[in-house]
Amino acid sequence: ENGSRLWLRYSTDGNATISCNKQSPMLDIATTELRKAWKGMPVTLILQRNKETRALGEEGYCLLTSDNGQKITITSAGERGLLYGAFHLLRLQDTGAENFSKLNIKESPTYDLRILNHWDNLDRSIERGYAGRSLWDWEALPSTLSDRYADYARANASIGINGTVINNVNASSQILSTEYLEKVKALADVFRPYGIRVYLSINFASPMQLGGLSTADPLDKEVIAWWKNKTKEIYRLIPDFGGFLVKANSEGQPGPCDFNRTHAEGANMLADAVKPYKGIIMWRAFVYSPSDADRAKQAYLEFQPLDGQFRNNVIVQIKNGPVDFQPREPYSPLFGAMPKTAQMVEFQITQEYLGFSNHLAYLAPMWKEFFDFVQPSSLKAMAGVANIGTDANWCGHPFAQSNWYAFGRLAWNPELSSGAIAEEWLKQTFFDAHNPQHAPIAHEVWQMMMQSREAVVDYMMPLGLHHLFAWGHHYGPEPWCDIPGARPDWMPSYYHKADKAGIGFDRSHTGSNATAQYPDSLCHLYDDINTCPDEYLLWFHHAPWNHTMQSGRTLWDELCFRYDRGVQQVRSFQRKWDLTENYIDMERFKDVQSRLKIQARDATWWKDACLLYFMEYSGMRIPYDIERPIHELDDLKQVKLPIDNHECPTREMLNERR
Ligand code: BDP
Repeated sequence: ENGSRLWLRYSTDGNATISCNKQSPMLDIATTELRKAWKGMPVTLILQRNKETRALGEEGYCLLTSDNGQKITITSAGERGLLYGAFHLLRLQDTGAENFSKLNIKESPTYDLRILNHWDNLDRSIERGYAGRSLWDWEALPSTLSDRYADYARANASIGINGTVINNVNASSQILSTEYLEKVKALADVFRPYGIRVYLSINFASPMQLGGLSTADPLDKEVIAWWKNKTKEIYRLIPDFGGFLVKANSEGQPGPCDFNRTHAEGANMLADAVKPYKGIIMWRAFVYSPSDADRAKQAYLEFQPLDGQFRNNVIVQIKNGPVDFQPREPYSPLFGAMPKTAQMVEFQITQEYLGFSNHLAYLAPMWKEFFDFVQPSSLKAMAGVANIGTDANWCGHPFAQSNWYAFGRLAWNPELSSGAIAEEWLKQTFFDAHNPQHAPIAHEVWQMMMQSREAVVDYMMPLGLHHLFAWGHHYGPEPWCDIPGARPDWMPSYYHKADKAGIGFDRSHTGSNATAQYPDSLCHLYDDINTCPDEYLLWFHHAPWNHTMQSGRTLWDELCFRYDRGVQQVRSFQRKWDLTENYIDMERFKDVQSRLKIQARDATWWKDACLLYFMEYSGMRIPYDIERPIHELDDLKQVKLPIDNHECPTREMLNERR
């Protein structure tokens, strides 16, 4: 058992009659899945355009028991609907959820675009990837196709993901060379029958770097012509190509501002190029410059004034929070602030800031928290930065698979609860839904998943703290980090601002006034230190060490309590996980058990580093009822992990640290 089957572990002893009224590569996939695994009454797939199916769209479907409970029909106006319907039926069988004699389900996705973003480089390294190398074997492409391409597409189809940006947002212009486009075409051909479109990240300076032009100014005629030709070439190879994702004028990437043009002018030039082919541009709003006073305000300042200037095939892609995928951030106030512009959210599935693939953190609760503030219907699409690599189990940590799964399920329907998704996933991945003995154990593990993200927040950065990460990687703590000459907004002290008076970033009206970017009611709530919710306190305020928290504790005591609670939670996860020993396979049991040991030690590392360091400012004692530190601050300051931004520290490396 190596985890490679993901949540698609259903047995291959299907025994039912499966029929379909049409034939195509996609429909063959749908019927083959059912023939392999469906045990029960006959299933008929019907491709049919009528009022009902049309209302559900090409991707929607009905699952219905008919003929007096003798047969199941899946109907859809589109082939993709039938494919998704087939996977839905198998999911029901696997999770033991339904009485099949009375099925009457109608489904259609909330978003038309449900897209993975791979930060994969052409040398097969993955930026912030912790599960091996890139799946795309560029050297062997286009002539040799790995089996994993279809396996990947199948897994995505099973959860409704229908698009993939296959290369890093820090894009090499090489991807647009004819040589690489042939390779991209080969991947697109594999993905197509699974309903998945390919998109590419582009480098805005490609006309210069690849085309030999002297400029990449989006208003320059030659530049415009270059992009038009390139686009034509792409669509000749890949007729259903989805479009471009662009990171421009961000973290050193080229962009329209290099030529005194706006983001809208840059995006529109590309939008015009892909428009004749129904392509789209996903233009990222992740911009910030070291000279501005508050990084959290910058995307809003730059993009909000451009509302109404973007073409209608441009979608502005915004990270869920205003800084950068921290364990907890308030939502980005740019959402809802551009009523005339299509917006989409970018979540990060890969755990860049949540313990890489060593820590267990189920992220659906974090994404649902975003939807507590942002209406799903106000968005056009959902993107997730993938956590997938060449590791046999795809994601490194066996539980990281749940985040890939949850992303797909939420992109299909953001109203689903994170608890329901976790339960589905567990039943398909680890437990037997039909075995009553599994239920209580599965419930313990479910609880562990549900508490896991909050535990990470507690032991890494509670109460609105953020970006306390070590220089060079985002794994461990380094709140003291101070590299002479480095960008100030890449230093933890820029964010925590600890001093003798207190800790936290004053973003209220007495500080950077970032609170003013939020709608009135939230602005007032966040702006007042006495009403600001604890979980965002140090995000919005520089609070005195003796500030009284909602619990009645002082800020310092609360900080100690939260760090400790995080550590205790992980210890409780270890106990819960050990309960599964006799119920699941040894390989995955041991793998998770061993990663939880790393996580427990890391949690203590975080707690000790942050409390011992901040104690130097607070001058206060760690409350006596809290476990004492087991490290010396000076030792922790010496810790250096020899890792790059695409590696997960091994146990051996972490042992060195202690
Ligand atoms: C940050 C990552 C960096 C990415 C950047 C981005 O550290 O590797 O390139 O975001 O999203 O989170 O563009």
